[in-house]
Formats: sequence, C-alpha cells, structure tokens
Amino acid sequence: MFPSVSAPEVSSESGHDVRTGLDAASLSQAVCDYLYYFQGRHPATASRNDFYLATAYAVRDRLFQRGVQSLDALLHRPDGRTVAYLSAEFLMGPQLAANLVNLGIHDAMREALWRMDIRLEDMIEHEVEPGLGNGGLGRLAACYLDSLATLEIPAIGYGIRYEFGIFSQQIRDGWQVELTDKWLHLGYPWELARPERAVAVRFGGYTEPYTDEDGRYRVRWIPGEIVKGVPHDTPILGYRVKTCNLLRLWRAEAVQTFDFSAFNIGDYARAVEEQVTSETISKVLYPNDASPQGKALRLKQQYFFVACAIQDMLRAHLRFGGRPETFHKRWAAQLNDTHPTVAVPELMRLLLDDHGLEWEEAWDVTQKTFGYTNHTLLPEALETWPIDLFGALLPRHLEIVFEINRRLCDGIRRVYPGDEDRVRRMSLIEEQGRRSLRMANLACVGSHAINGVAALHTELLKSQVLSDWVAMFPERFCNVTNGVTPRRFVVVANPGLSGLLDRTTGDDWPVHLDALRRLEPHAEDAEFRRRWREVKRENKRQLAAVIRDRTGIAVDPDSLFDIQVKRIHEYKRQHLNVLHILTLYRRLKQNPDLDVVPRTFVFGGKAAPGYHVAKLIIKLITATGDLVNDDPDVRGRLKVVFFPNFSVKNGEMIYPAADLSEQISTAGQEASGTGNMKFSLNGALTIGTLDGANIEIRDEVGADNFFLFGLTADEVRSAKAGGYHPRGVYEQNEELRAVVDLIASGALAGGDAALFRSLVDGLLWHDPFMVLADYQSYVDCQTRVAALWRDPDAWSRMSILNVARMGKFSSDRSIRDYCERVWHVGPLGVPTEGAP
Ligand code: T68
Repeated sequence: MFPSVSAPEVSSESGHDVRTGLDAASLSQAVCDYLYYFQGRHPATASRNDFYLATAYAVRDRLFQRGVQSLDALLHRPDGRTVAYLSAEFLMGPQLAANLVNLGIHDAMREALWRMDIRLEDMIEHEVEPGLGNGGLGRLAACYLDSLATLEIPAIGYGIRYEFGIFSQQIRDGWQVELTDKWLHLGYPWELARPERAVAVRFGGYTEPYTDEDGRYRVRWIPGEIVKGVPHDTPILGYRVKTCNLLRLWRAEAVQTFDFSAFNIGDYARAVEEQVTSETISKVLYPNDASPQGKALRLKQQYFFVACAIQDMLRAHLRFGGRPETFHKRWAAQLNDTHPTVAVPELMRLLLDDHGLEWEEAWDVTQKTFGYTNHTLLPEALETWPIDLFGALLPRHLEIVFEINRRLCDGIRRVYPGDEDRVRRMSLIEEQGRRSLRMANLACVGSHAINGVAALHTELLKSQVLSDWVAMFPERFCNVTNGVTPRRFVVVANPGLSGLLDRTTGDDWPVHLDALRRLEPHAEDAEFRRRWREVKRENKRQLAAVIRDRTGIAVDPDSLFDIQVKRIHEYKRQHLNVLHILTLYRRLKQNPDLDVVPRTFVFGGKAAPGYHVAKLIIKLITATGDLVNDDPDVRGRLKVVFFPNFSVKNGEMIYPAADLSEQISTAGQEASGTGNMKFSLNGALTIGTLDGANIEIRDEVGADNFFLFGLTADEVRSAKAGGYHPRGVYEQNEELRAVVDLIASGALAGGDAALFRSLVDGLLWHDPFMVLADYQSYVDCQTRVAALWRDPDAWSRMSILNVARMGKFSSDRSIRDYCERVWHVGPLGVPTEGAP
C-alpha cells in the first residue's frame, strides 16, 4: 500500500500554492514556472503553443494530484469493484476547457492568464483534439468516463494510443479529401507516459502440451513475436468532485529497440525493422465506423490493447492481495462492442495457463467479469475473423475458443435436442465459406450481461439478431439507453445557455439534469422566451462567423439553422435532407416570390475513405450548395453549407447554434444516436423518425414538441417483405420525380449526368433505406416546421420544454443504469445488490 501521508492535500480555494492552488495568483505562477523551468521559455518570447502547454501542465498537476488521492482511497477500501471500460475508441475532445470547468477554475484561469496578457479563449481555440475514435461509439466512451468520475465510481478506460487518429477532412472541389491527423505534432500535454508499467504482448508461434509438477495436463504458448505495450495515462476528473479516474491508452513499441546482432554486422535497416513493425500496431485508427475489414493489423490492435489491459488489471489485483479466482470481485469489465471481445479467451488463458485454475472456475470468473454492449444491428457490421488468420496470430486463444464452443454447442444440444440448425446459428464458428469466428457470439457466451443502447435497439436485438441467445439466456439481456455529458455539451459548449439555466433553475442541473424540469413554468414567460432567443441568436451569430471563415459562405443568423451533423452513411439519409432542399429550391425557381422561411442547412460529418456512396453524398451536398447559394431567384433565402472536418471541437460550436436537429435515419437502423440528445439539450427541436433514442426523446419531451415523420421499424419491415418498389413511388409523386430528375440531369454537376447516376439508380431501383418511401412524409413535416418557425413564441416555448425534459439523457443516468443492471458497483466501488 502507498502511505497516504505522502500525498499533498488538495488545497482550498484560498491557499496560495503553485503546485495545487486554485486561485488566480497560484495559477499564473504555475503557468510561469512551467514556461521557465520546464519549457525553457521567457514569457516575452513564448509562442501561443508554449503558453497553451504551460497552462495545460498547470491544470494537469491539479488533476494528477486528485488522481493520486483517488487511487489511494481505492487501495484502502476493503472491497468493491472497479470498472474497466474496454474500448478500441475514445473520442475525448479538447481537454482544457472541460478540465477547468470540472475543477471549477475557469474564471480563475482566465484571470491568471489575463495577468500575463494571454486570453484563455485563445488557448482553448489553439487546442488540437485527439481524434481517437470514429463517431458515436468512441464519443459515448468519453461521456461515460466523465460520468463515472462525476459519480465517483472508480474506473479506468483502456484503449489504444493511436499515433494517427481519425483523418482530418478537407473539402476540395466539393469532394472529401483525407489528410493525416497530427494530434501529437506540437506535444500532447494531458497524458503521462508510464514506461515503467509496460507489459509484454505475444503474437503468433505455436502451443505445446506439457505435464506440470503435479502431473496435470497443461499447455504453453511459444510466441513468434513479442511487443511491448507502454501505458499513457490521462487523468479524468469528475465535475466538482475529488474523484479523478484514468484513461490508460497503450502504445506499441519494440521490446528491444535495436536488434544488436543485425546492427553489429552492419545491417542498420534490419536492426530497426522490428521496431518499425512493432510500432505499426498502434500507428493508426481504422476509419470505418460500420463494416469491418477483416485486416490482420486490426485484429492485432484489438488483441494488443486487450492483452495489455487484462494484464494490468490482473497485476493490480494480485499486487493488492487478490487471488486469481476472485478477479471478478474487484473488476467489472465492459466490452464496448465486439472490438475488445478477445478479452474473453485472454482472461481464460491467463487463469488456466498462468494461474492453474480449472476450466469451470476460470469460466465462472470470466463470465462474471464481462458485460457486452452491442451498438449496431447492421449485419455487415458484425465482426468475424477468418479462423486461419485468428489461429496464426493467437494459436492458444483459438484452442480456448474451440473449447468454449464445444461446451456451448453441448449446452445448446442439451436444451434443444435435435435442433442442429440452432447449434449452427449460435456456434462461435461460421462454417459457411471461409471458416470464421463470430465475435458477437463470443461476446454473448462470455458475458453475464448483454445490452443494447436504446429501448427499440434492445428490442430489435432480442427479436432479431440475438433471438437465439435470448431464448437460451434471457436473464443476460437488458437495455441501457445512451446518454451524453451535460458538462461538456452544455456547460462548456454553451456558456450563454448555462448562465441562463443557472439563474433560472439553480446551478445543480449539470449533475441533476432532471432539475431542468424547473424550467417548464418559464416557457410561459414572454420575457424569459426573449432571453432564450437572445442566447440562441448569439450562438448562431458566432457559428455564422466561423462558417464564413471556413467555407466563404455568408449565412444569415436570423434564418432557421437546420443542421445534420454525424458520420455520412446511407442509413442516416443525408440525401433525404438534400431532396427536401431541392424541393424548396424548385418551388422558388417556379415562383421566386413564394413566401418561404429562410433556412441555413448545415451538414457535417466524415465518410469512411473507402465508402464511395458516402463520399458521393458529400459531393451531392456541396453541389446542392453551389446550385442554390448564389442563385438570384433564391435571394439568399436558402443556404447550404458543408462544414468541413466535423469533430468534437466543432460539434461544441455547432450544437448550441441549431434550431432544428435532423435525426432522419430509416427506422430500425440507428441503434441510438447521441447527437440527437446533444442538439435537444441545447434547445434545438428535432425532426426525426421513430428510430433509436429518438423514440425515448419524443416520449420525454412530448409528442407535441417533436416533429415526427416516416415509417416505423415495423412498417419498414413489412414494406420490404411485401416487395417495395421505389420506382413506383417516384413515378407517382410529381415533386419527388422533379427533384430526382434534377439530380439525374447533371444540373448539379456542370452538366455531367453521369456523376450522380449511381446514387440516383440506387434510389430508384433498390433504395434499401426507404428514402423515397419517406420523402413525402418528410417534406410535409418540414412544412409544419416552417409554419411553427413563423411563430417565434411558439417555437421558443417548445425549445424550452425540450431542454426542460431532457433529464433522462444525461450520461449520469446511463452510468447509474450500468452500475445497477450490469456492474453492480456504487460510488467508490461499494458493491450493490446482485454483485458477484
Ligand atoms: C454508434 N456506432 C451507433 N460505431 O451507430 C449509434 N463501429 O447509433 C450509437 O448512438 C453509438 O454507436 C453509441 O452507442 C458507432 O459509432 C462505430 O463508430 C464503429 C467503429 C468501428 C467499428 C464499428
């Protein structure tokens, strides 16, 4: 145990202390000291980056101080579990402003920097975010870390420290161009490398049986390659609490930097070869958010971070007196989708081979340790690994997987004698085509809890994708609807609204989001509505300035800001949005004096580099902008903007400026969505389908305060089963026909009718996401939106009620649900009912 006396006390607000003080004087001294003594800079000649780093280091000290004390408290508690959130992605976003807010020193730091003639806003603006995730799944992991710390649940996020995160997106000639991300370029001040905590990870080779001293049959794994995992720790402080958890990301390095035998004979290139191949593992994030590519390097990444994490957890457990067979009493590990699922055979391997447990005991520990969260129903997104590839990389794990499968199949046959079809469906091994390992099945069999991320999603999982698993293990299933952190997405992102909320409802809403209900009576107060609009108007003005700066497009802050930002995917239907824009455009062309509501359509989001249709949709959006924005008949009433490089940082600017949130996926496709929550929490009204968490948002805010359109998931299914003919829909709808023809004509492509041909043909002949089927309902709904917009008081009233009723969608509520339903832990790891 660490002696707790050595830990410095967290100082009070008034204590003037360079290391720990939270007052402006201490902070400015700390920043200065970093500049001088750590960075070797004089304030007079220091660059903006120098100041940013010094500021970040000063904040980081105060975080780590709390981190050390949190760890100390953890080590002294008698029992209870720590949560390990295993995720291949953590999309953390910028750290400075969020940490200042959580520490409660935003104003003190502003003052501290001001004394040095530095603006805090410039420091915040300067920050480059680590884009170590693709989208919703990675951002959810980050929101959950924030809530875990805020709820004072001991937790650690385990993942990969990619050297290159998600690409940075530029738009050139209307097309997406990918540039390498350089988040480490100027130094990343929030992390601390811990080379002394490095672990070894093995790959390849072969296994061999042997008999141990007690005459027991054992297996050992002789690896063909060993790589070092070096942890890099980022402190995760909760909001206005002392609990500070860790995000521990692993970087792959060579075990020996030089192969001296090669070096000595003069082959320098070969000497560093091992280093290069080892480091490749954590080099780059795969930029696909849906269809996995089955690449060996991706499997290596998955095993790499999982092996590091489990070793780290087991080491801590044993070091503090735990025994291998009580591992699950100290750790609750969550699998964020199937990406970390190789953790199941890895824990089995360690317990069996390294610690000599019997199979049944090891399996019991393993199942009690893991929970599995599914994030998608898309069949193409369910991960599988070719058996030959898996076995070549992880020969011992394959043996263990085969044994898990043998026992699983025996179990199925016992419960369903003669039902070989069921055995085939539930088997961990897909035997059709190239034999492969089904990771979702492995996650299901290896976990005591399985959850979807919104009520509809969990229902569909249970009735469709995982129905066999529900039949056999009904008690494992539960739903945990996603949530988002109101600290980052309101307090940090929308200070204008936060201030108004504080003054109106009191300042406890960031941690008790249900307190926003207190806003409801104010919806009837005309003066309050005016102030509400003022906040929104200022956020829109700021976004308009940024849009002008980044795209050259001038937009009117008084127009309706109609926004769709998320990954580009056919199921998310950005092209349905475009069809509506073109409908309005055509109406204006036919009658330039038509009284339309001025709108600014903003799109943002990245397309996977190999997803051609998604990239074509981006081009369609920018081409629509080119057609519409400067058309004299439009007279500036419609503007279409593609905001480049959507990221957490850009999102923090965009959500607070939205009037209308586009959540228009085909019903049954979007597992949950979390952007829907961020928009609504910032006062945007939602136009959406009955999909994912939209359903629950609508339930909470009230059907009258939500613009609903489109087929339901059931209707989509029966429409498809009954033979859906999009061409027929097109032929029978004159306006739809006209806009589709407009796209097909080449009018958006400088006369090149071939450009959007594949997109148009896809819609007319297949339309798997029912874009045409939902077109009319969507356009009609948009007409209702426009009508409401003309009544600012009615609009504001609805906007206020939306915010007031969003309490359920705090990630704090989601984390409480996980604690209760899945992890069985409480604050500081105190066990709750049902704990193993
Ligand atoms: C998203 N999934 C869901 N996946 O699409 C979204 N996938 O509905 C949900 O709200 C969110 O998860 C959180 O639950 C993703 O974001 C990925 O990013 C991804 C990445 C790699 C491989 C597969």
